[in-house]
Amino acid sequence: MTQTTKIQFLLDDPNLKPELRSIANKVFNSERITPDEGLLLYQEGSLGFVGALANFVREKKHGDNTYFNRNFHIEPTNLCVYDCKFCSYSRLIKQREEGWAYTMDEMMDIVRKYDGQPVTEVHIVGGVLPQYDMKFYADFFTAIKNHRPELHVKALTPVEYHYIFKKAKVGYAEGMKAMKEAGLDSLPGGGAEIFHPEIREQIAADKCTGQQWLDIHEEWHKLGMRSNATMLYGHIEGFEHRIHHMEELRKLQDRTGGFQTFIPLKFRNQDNQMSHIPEVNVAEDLRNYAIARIYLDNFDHVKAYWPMISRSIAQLALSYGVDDVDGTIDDTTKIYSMAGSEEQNPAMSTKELVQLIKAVGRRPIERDTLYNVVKDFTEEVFEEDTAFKGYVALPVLN
Ligand code: V47
Ligand code: SF4
Repeated sequence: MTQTTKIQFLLDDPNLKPELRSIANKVFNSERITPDEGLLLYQEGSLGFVGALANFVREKKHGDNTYFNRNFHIEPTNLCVYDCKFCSYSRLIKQREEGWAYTMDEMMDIVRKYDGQPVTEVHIVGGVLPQYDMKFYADFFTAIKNHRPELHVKALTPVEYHYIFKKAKVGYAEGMKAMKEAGLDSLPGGGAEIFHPEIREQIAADKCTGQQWLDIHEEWHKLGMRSNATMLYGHIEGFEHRIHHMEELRKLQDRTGGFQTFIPLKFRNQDNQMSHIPEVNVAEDLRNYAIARIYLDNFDHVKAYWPMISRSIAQLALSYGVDDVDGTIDDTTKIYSMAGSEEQNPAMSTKELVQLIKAVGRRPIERDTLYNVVKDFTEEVFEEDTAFKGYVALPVLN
């Protein structure tokens, strides 16, 4: 079935509202939708409707390819000087007795633990503390590179960079250049939350602003480097704030082309100061992935971060615009388990991840951080693997 016929049934529906039909036609013709149209999708687009459009975009960009990488995480500390209301690391939530703050040697021990393991990336993210200053992180990145030059260092967010550059009295451009020279390879997408000040001031008042987050990524992109972007959704924000957030990202991406992947992060409500706010349901998660895929036409990838939403929802998301499921994580990524993620011990082997992807008829591709293909697992049969006996690829919802 061609891409054209796959989506035609949407346009043939006589009950489809003209404004939604016009959006479908635009997506079908690879035209960009406006902020008002994005808002309409959130307000009136059914799960089936936005899902079919998003799957069209996803398959046009990537076919059935579904990416993952092998990485490990280091969280330097679970204490933080800031007070984000949704975060269990906040200074007002965290009991200091439960806290940790690793030294450089302790963190290098974690790096060395993976010697000989087929990981391609270390993802470093945690709280903000004064002892982790610009020199500390520059030395840490250099130490990792000296130890294992080919390991990709994806580290810290504008929240940390804004803090350490301010303390060191250096500008963003100079600071990011120094980090690159020290060994930093890319930026993860964290710290973005919701850019709109109306919301940001209520949930993350004291850390970098939305504009500062965007400025730091822009400086990084100007150095020819890549980064990701997240959006924390499903708390006190409205649909219009999500559209504003994605519009800011889309505009920056038009200028630089430096973003690789958009990662919607579902607000989880345990052990934080927003526990009274109910979490959104799975249909809303899937609608949000789908609308992000439709809206961010200049982003190559949309990722479902499975430790946060459960592996089942990540698997479903592969039919709603998502083409990346992050990576195999074999240690506990505590920021999420503390916030109440489905995965109290988020570990998944390569075999499990490959099976999860194949079970919905997609092609599992191991990638490195920059989306170079490391290995195509489509034909891989694992030893002692009984899960595929009699397996028939299920048709995905198109
Ligand atoms: O910015 C904190 C989020 C982010 C909660 O770039 C919460 O590949 C939900 O950005 N409920 C950090 N989310 C993690 C991050 C990330 C994760 C995976 C991959 C990549 C990537 C980046 O975690 C923070 C914040 O938005 N977070 N608390 C919570 N209660
Ligand atoms: Fe600190 Fe980040 Fe948590 Fe905010 S989200 S309290 S900046 S660790």
